Amino acid sequence: MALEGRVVVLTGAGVSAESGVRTFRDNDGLWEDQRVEDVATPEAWIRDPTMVWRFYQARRNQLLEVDPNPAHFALAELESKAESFTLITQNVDDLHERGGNSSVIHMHGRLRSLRCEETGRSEVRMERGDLGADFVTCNCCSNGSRMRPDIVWFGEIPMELESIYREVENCDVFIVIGSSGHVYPAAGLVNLANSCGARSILVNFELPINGRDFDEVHIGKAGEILPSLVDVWFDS
Ligand code: BV8
Repeated sequence: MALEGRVVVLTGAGVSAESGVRTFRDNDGLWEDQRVEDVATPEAWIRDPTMVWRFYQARRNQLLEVDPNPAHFALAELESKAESFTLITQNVDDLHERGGNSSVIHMHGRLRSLRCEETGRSEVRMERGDLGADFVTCNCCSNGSRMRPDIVWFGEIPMELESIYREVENCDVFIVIGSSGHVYPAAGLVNLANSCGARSILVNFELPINGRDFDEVHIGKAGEILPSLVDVWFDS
């Protein structure tokens, strides 16, 4: 069935999986035998900043080694064919931008930037000197304050929620790709879309916890099935 009207897409870690970026629930969601939910928190940063910094520096460095996969390119094509298009991602990598999507709402932050702990200002910091074991200091304070990962941790409020809710409330088609539906408020957006009359579509490797909330479900690897879905959606 062709896609018409305003399309909003929400992606999760599954869309970057075929690029070699580990998902959250791979390996039972563990990193160095710790639950990610216990590492990606403000409390962990206060308790053991060196451990949290090591977790994010490893993922920041991995950005230099991974490339967009066919799912990312298919989303860039979807953006070019849709009447109106908004991409919201839970992912903190830069693969959507590198895959060709023009504007991406990173509701859980971005690995490429760091945030000054004094002023809260974020800045892209991906030079060699920013990627080592040492903490990085900001350029906005005269005495150089420590910078934290520019990431929304568990217990912190996601970014750009107002515009996210507005886009989802006003869309005609809401598509979720590569998300397990565990993390809120992202996982509840499909219910908002449904309540506002949108057609909801899921593309995922397996049926996720909120799978029954979707009008249409396509099971498979996004890199393998999304390109042909975009063709079918626009009868090209
Ligand atoms: C908040 C940055 C208050 C970190 C992340 C009960 C109800 C409601 C809320 C809560 C609750 N209990 C606790 C909460 C709060 C909590 C939460 O939801 N916890 C969960 C664990 C229960 N939420 C929060 O704390 C959020 N903040 O609630 O603030 C508030 C809110 C609104 C207004 C006012 C106040 C903040 C959450 C953000 C946390 N940060 N990321 C980092 O990256 O280091 S979340 C993290 O999980 C990532 O962003 C990740 O993207 C996201 C969600 O996971 P998924 O993307 O879905 O990834 P996952 O691995 O789980 O699944 C991958 C899926 O892909 C799988 O289904 C798999 O089958 C599929 N797949 C795999 N390969 C492929 C594929 N699909 C297609 N193709 C493939 N090749």
